[in-house]
Amino acid sequence: MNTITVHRACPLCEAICGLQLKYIDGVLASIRGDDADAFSRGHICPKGVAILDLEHDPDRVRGPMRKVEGEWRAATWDEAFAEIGQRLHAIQSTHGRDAVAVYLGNPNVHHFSLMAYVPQLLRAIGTRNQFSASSVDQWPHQLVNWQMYGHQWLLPIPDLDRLDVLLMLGANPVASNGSLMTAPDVTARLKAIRERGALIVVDPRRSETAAIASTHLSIRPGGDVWFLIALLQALMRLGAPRLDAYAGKLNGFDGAMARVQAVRIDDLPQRTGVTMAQVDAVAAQLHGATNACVYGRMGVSTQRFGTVAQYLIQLTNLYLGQLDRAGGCLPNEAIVPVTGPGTSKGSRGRWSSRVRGLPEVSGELPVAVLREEIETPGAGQVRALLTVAGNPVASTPNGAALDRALGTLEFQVAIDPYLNETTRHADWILPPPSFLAEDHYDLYFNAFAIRRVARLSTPTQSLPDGALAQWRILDGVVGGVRAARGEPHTPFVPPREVLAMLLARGGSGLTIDDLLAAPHGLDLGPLEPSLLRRLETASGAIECAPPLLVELFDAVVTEIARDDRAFDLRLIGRRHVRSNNSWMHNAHRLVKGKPRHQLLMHPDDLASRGLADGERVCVRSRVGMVVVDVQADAELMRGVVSLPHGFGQRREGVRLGLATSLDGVSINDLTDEAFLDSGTGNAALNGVPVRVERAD
Ligand SMILES: Nc1nc2c(c(=O)[nH]1)N[C@H]1C(S)=C(S)[C@@H](COP(=O)(O)OP(=O)(O)OC[C@H]3O[C@@H](n4cnc5c(=O)[nH]c(N)nc54)[C@H](O)[C@@H]3O)O[C@H]1N2
Ligand SMILES: Nc1nc2c(c(=O)[nH]1)N[C@H]1C(S)=C(S)[C@@H](COP(=O)(O)OP(=O)(O)OC[C@H]3O[C@@H](n4cnc5c(=O)[nH]c(N)nc54)[C@H](O)[C@@H]3O)O[C@H]1N2
Ligand code: SF4
Ligand SMILES: [Mo]
Repeated sequence: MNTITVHRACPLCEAICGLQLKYIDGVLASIRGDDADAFSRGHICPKGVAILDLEHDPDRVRGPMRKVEGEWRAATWDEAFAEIGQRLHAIQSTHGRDAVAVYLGNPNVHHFSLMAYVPQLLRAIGTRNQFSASSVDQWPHQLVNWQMYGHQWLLPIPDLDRLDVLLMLGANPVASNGSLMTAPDVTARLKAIRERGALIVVDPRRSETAAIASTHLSIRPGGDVWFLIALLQALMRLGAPRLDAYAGKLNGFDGAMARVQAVRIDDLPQRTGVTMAQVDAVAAQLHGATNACVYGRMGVSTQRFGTVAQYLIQLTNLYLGQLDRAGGCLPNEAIVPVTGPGTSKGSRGRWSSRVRGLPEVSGELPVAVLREEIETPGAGQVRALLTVAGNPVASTPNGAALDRALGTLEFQVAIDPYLNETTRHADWILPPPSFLAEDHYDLYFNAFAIRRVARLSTPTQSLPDGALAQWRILDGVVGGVRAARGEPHTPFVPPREVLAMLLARGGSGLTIDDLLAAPHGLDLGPLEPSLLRRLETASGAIECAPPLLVELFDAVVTEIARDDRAFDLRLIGRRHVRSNNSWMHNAHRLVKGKPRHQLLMHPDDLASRGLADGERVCVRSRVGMVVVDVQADAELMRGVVSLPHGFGQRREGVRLGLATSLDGVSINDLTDEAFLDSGTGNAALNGVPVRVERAD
């Protein structure tokens, strides 16, 4: 028996834990956390172990397949690239470049073999109908960073290990393992903050993170802008802003504060469920702490005023003097830069979507418009779709309608290992190999980490015969399109060469060899202030009142809340530590145990509707309806219901045996493509108006 032990990073979430993998006679036998990892120190979650299930999953597609008269047939890569190239070219030459849409899903950012190459794919396809999971996730962060700091990825990160007080809105890192804040074993780090001072969680549900907090404030979905305005007003009452560190580098701060101060919020408890006394107490804790920070994530960005909420969070950290301060919140200066020369600063409104006229953000359109772009005839209508590691039917608002629209496409290609809600509609499926067979370097998560870290993961197993590395799949698709157009194609450069170029651009002096010599990763120390030096605004200063953000702020304040009698409840989502968005419900290590698909509802809300725990209920929104089991949960705010994100695989043509045996529905059959963040068009997946009745 030949046993070998190897190490690499886990690509399944932003925590980038080091894994220790054991192979017996060349077969992956066990996975545990890597105790020697400089950053994760042995931490692993159930998903990391479930990589074993992914590796051995019988439903996984292992070679390219083409759908012929409704049946999947094996094909060669050469056939795939040639036919895909010809079909895409034919559609684009007849109907224009925009007739082909591209959707990039979340795993793109978790694989160097995709992330480093998709820009070349997008250039080759050349469509304005470019979409990604960013518009159901973090667009508000990107827009605010770009407007205030001049670059979408000048992203202040909570200095987790040095904070004494952390105010966290709309995030549940105990389940999600953290987001835009790469911190393996985040639960231990959060508990340490609570021990040093205070962890304050603002969430409509007493989430797993709220349960370990020193304070949990229940907030009405979407109430965050009002809470944050009240918080800034309370801070103004406590004392002057601490702005010494930003002297000469701050534009418009006083004007922004005057606007915030002018808002009347006597009705704060009605709007938010939080009292002024509670806000005052939070303000006092933040104000009294040496090291403090306000952080808002998914639950705050995916709501009606996500951009304004993120803007107010930045202003609050500035007011406290905690922005760009060790012990506060500050961007990471990674050895492979995601800002500066050669990177894209951000943008908005350079073009608009054809049907609804929603502005482009960072080169993409909001995925909430994809369906209407497919269904609305006329020049520029989307007729073909390429998805790369994405499942928009499960992940984007009104997924049920998108599902129907995909059935009308002329041509669809998926680069994906599974036949799921989205890829079942494809004409071609091009499966990636195991990520364990590829080089990997985290371009973004090293740059969002709470320490300066770096690691090159090298293959722990070889590519099986007939498999292609993901970057070669992208290369093949681009080569096919160019060949069909009669254009020359220069084959892509392999990952290590790309990484070497990126490292050289960063100027840290570190080389590929230095990374190879550190299989457990490099820890280059804590974060250091760099934002003021790296600002990319035209003025060279922090812009506290850029016209766009001011306009959005003013619009919040004047928007009149509509009382929606037809839909009297607000729907929010949730994650579980044993889930990974929409695509890991086929791993038996994750789905075993008690069911987790239920609609959660406060016992009083059940009682007032004559419903009982465990009944089947019908949930309706403006766009859709689902039938699901309801579970009483007093941890949820009254008037709010919660469905988990990522269920609902049971559809014709899906090949996910275990997942389709689970009960549960897709929350995105209820979310609404018209309910969007006012600043970006990011989907407002939280706070969706719904009503709940007994199912017939
Ligand atoms: N209501 C509601 N909706 C949500 C959310 C929510 O909280 N509530 N969360 C949103 C968020 S934050 C996100 S990021 C999006 C995610 O939205 P998506 O990215 O569209 O969806 P995922 O579920 O991450 O699906 C990933 C896809 O990639 C495939 N895949 C997995 N690994 C690989 C790989 O290595 N290579 C390739 N080529 N494919 C791979 C999977 O089979 C799956 O099809 O969903 C969003 N949607
Ligand atoms: N186990 C697991 N881990 C994951 C994922 C997964 O699917 N499963 N997905 C990964 C991805 S792609 C991402 S982006 C991250 C996201 O990670 P997080 O940003 O931590 O997001 P969530 O876990 O969805 O937590 C969002 C919280 O916001 C709350 N919330 C909802 N509406 C509101 C509101 O209006 N105001 C406030 N203040 N709170 C609200 C919800 O109750 C929930 O507790 O997780 C990543 N990690
Ligand atoms: S926390 Fe994230 S990175 Fe760590 S093992 Fe779990 S899924 Fe992988
Ligand atoms: Mo995400």
